[in-house]
Amino acid sequence: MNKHGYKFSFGPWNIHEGADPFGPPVRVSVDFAEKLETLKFLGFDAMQFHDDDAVPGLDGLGPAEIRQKAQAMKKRLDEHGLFAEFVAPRLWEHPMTIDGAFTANDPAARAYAAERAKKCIDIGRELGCNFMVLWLAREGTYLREAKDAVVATQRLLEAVDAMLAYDPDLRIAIEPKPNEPMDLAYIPTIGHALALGARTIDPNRVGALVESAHAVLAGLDPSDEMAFALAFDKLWGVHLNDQNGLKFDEDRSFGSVDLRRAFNQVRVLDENRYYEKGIVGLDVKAIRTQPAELATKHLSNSLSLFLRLVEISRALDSQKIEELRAARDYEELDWLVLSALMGG
Ligand code: GLO
Ligand code: MG
Repeated sequence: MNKHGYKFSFGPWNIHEGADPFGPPVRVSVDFAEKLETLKFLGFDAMQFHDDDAVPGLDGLGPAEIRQKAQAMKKRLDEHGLFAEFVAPRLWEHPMTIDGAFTANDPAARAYAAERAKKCIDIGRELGCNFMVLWLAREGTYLREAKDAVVATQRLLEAVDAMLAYDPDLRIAIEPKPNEPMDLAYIPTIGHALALGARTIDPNRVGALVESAHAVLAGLDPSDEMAFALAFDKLWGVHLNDQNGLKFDEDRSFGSVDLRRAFNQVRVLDENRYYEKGIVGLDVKAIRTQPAELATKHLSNSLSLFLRLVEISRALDSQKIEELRAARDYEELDWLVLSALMGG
C-alpha cells in the first residue's frame, strides 16, 4: 500500500478484550507475540508501548532484570523490522496510584511514581526509544476539594523536570485528556500541556500528543488542537480515533463518527508535512460486539481511511479554495469539501 510518506503505529491495548465497567471481557486475550504479528501483517511500522507492555511485572523486578527483558523486546522488534514509537509510564494501575501519581497527597505514592517513571525511561533507552508519552491518567480529582490544584500543577512540573534531568536525551510528549478516569483532570488540553512544557528545565524536550477523542471530550476541535501544537513545532505524536459526543472515552475507529472532522485532522497534518515529523498513531478499540476473529478491522479501517483522506485532501483545488476564501463564498467552499468527501 502506498502510504504517502506516512508511518503508522498502534499499541497492544488497541487489541482489546472488550470489557467495560458494566460487563466482562467478550473476547479472549491476545498475547503480545500475536499482536506484533498483526501489527506487521496490517502494514504498520511501529509499536506504541506502556513500560509494562515491554517489561511485564516490572514493579517486582530489579534494574538489571528490567534492562535484560527490555533488550529481549528490542530484539523481537528488530526481527520483525519494527520499532518502538514511544514508551509511556503506566501510572494508573498500581495500588500506590489510587489517588494519583505525581499529584497524590501521599508522599510515598509520589515517590513510587517518580521511581516508576525512571524505570520507564530505562526501558525506553534499551528499546532504542528516547521518546516518552505522558498520559496523566489519575492526575486530577473526583472531588475538587480533595487536592490543592496549584500545588498539584507545581508537582507535575517538578515531575517532568526530574524525568528530563534523569536522561538528557529524553523527549516527552504530554497527552492531555479532560476527564476519565478522573472527573477533573489537571492537564485537559494542548494549551495546558505546552504551557507546562514551557516552564520546565528544558522546554525544547517537551511537546504534546493530540488524541482526537480527548479533544472532543474537552469540547474542542481536534484539528485545531493539532494546529496549535504544529504552530510551535510541538506536535510530536497523534492518537487518531473518534468520539460520539460527550460521554465515556470511546476510542472509535478514525472517522467513523464524523468524517469531516477526520478530514480536517488529516488535512492539517498533511499540509504541515507531519509525515516528516512524526508517526501516525492510532488509539482505537474495536466496538464491544465485534467477535474476536474480526477485532482488528478497526485498525486496518482507520489506517485506510487516513490514507484515503490524504488523497482527497491533496486532490482539492487549492487555487479554487483561495478564490473562494477571497470571495468569502464559504457556502461554496463547504460544498467543495462535502462533494470531495462524497466522492466528487
Ligand atoms: C487513554 C489514553 C491512553 C494513552 C496510552 C498511552 O485515554 O488515550 O490510551 O494514550 O496509555 O499513554
Ligand atoms: Mg491515547
